[in-house]
Amino acid sequence: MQERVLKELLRDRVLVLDGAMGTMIQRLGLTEADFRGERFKNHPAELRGCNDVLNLTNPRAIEGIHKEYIAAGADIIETNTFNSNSISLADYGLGYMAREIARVGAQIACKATAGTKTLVCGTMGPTNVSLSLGGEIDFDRMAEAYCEQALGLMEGGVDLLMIETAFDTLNAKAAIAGIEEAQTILGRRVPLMISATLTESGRLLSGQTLRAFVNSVIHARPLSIGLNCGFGAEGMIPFLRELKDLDCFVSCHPNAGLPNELGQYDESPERMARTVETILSEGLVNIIGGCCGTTPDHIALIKQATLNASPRRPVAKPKDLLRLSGLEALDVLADDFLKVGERCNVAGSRKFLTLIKDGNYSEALEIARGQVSAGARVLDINMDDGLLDASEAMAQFVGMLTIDPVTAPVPLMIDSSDFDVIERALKLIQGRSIVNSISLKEGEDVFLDHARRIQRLGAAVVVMAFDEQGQADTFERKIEICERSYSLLTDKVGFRGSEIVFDPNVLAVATGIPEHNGYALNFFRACEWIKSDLPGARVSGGVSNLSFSFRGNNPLRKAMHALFIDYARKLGLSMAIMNPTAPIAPTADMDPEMLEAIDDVLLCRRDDATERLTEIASRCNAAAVSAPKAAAPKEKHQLTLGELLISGSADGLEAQLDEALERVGSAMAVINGELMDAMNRIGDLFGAGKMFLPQVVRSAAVMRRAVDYLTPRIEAEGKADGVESARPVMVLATVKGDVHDIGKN
Ligand code: THG
Repeated sequence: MQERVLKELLRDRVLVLDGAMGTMIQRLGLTEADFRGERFKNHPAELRGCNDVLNLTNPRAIEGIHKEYIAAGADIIETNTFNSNSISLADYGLGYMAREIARVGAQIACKATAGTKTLVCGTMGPTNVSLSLGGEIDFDRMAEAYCEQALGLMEGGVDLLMIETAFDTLNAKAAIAGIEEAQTILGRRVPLMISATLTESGRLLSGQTLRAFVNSVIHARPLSIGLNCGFGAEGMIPFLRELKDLDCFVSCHPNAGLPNELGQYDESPERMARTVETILSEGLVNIIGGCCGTTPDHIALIKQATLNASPRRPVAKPKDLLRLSGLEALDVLADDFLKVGERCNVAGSRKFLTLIKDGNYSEALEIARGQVSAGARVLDINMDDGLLDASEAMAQFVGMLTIDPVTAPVPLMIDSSDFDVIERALKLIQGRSIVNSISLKEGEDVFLDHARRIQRLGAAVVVMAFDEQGQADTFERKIEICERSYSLLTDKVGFRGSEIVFDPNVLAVATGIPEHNGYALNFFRACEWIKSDLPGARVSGGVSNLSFSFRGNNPLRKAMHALFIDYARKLGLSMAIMNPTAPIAPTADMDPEMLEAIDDVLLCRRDDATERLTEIASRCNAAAVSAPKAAAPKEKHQLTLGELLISGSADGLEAQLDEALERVGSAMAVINGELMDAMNRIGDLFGAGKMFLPQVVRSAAVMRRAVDYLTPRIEAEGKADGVESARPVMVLATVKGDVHDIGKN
């Protein structure tokens, strides 16, 4: 079915998705032999629990389940392919068969729907690894696994694809990239549904809010975004309300309540249907069905509930909305102005360069935190330096920024002239970033290739006014290049205007070279033209470049930037890479005479403008020299044990443990006291959505290191008491191969 027809159908009524596959398979009580069938009789690994292999070994059973759901009234059934990817199936030694298992899964579902109007949705689970936590499997490997799975599903004939149970946005982004690749290979597209699962804090396990998640996956142009699994239908209502103004359709397929002590879901069909009625009466969804624990009985009653319901209407967003995200969403309207923090740049800050060169990333992180506290809404990160491995430095720093509680909420601007550095960084970031930058410097082919890669990874892009002939400095050259870039990006790559940020080059003025006199004015005119002639496009600039002639004279530079931004904003500048502490308009403490002289320079009003400004500059420089020096940085403060655990840092951990041992007298008391208090606090912060899984994992590593350090003491204490320490064994178990493996591991 064509996407257009499907969209019409969804405007007409609420469609019903089927219920759980796993629950139904469990009910069949299949044995190891049933899972193995003839084909895998001698397979070395146990296959019981590998539901997807049943597509090959017991297709009738799967077809029967599909038919039950079709009979119950499902408009869309999901293939038995949740784990049919080479990463999850590797647990069973079946990774190499992922594509075939997916394809046959799709064929079984298609066969079951023969003669009905039911659609087949190819389901793709999140795999059993989390990219945001790092590990052996990287973005490319995961994208490749999803590509294979999507190829299999599309070859098998699915009408739709669904990225399901997304708990880590980076996994979902790899899935999108893989699906895009599969669609390119096959030369056709199928509509895509994307469904996330939230923790009770309303965030994904990887820490993003639901709205940040939406911004991070919107580049896939999905048919629907929604929620599944989770904690029952009722618990989903507040989060479905958050999707009320979404511009695509909304899906929802909850579990049958919360699991009981035995891990079974026992919300009755009647009770679930009542909650579904509430959801439908509020007009919150377009597609509804069931996840863990739901059965054909649930689906039949849900279908009943939809018969009189009116579907939710997608809400059109302003066409020029720019959507960004870190752990939180940043929706930028056409007339908003954003400060992009410039200081995490090895070329723009000597202090930052020194810290990175020395490997002092924790102090470098302090600079980033400072930028956010000072009002930066986006952080520009640049590691381009001849003596650095920019790719490694970028990867390491981005890894810290995306989990630090202060910086992680904020979108990043990845600034490098090396596209490999940019691409590597984008594959580590779950948010929607801005690439800084691409240009026509190396011609159209490279430009288009880079743009397509960026689009597939879901970032917005800064385009420099630079082409094969070099950097544009006149108004005419600036707009010619911007117009050409805009056409290429919108016509050939499919960018939206709002995803393109033009940088018409902020160049240094008052340099003493007469040709430079018009540089600010040319920039202003370009802002105005871009704003009016290139729909949706934004304008940005590296404002501090403007005043390079006056390096060292900060009061003057600050005044120049303030005036420059003030003018440019009025003409359409929508973001500036700048020192976020700086004002964006002249302030009362700026010398009027100086402002006047700057005006003359910026607007090119007098032939002697540069001389006059230079003269004023030397006067205020003298004043600056006599000003008191800033206070010396205070000594680094040693974190307490609790603070170390919460911040996930092991800096000085052993010394703090020795001190605590002194204080409380026994290793067990240290563990049960300060360390456990901190762990409980971490649990609370996690529950409240104030700490996220990657941070918790770091904290756990610190705890482990602390316990390892204390273990010999505990044993010694036990011996001194005359008792051999009898350590009990705790066993944790969960179902093999499903998403909960993450928690277990
Ligand atoms: N356009 C785009 N990206 C850019 C720029 C641009 N990225 C880099 C740069 N230009 C913007 N960033 C800075 C950062 C710092 C300074 C200038 C531009 C700066 N630094 C002081 C100096 O060099 O005098 C600080 C010195 C120090 O603290 O050591 O001025 O134009 N798209």
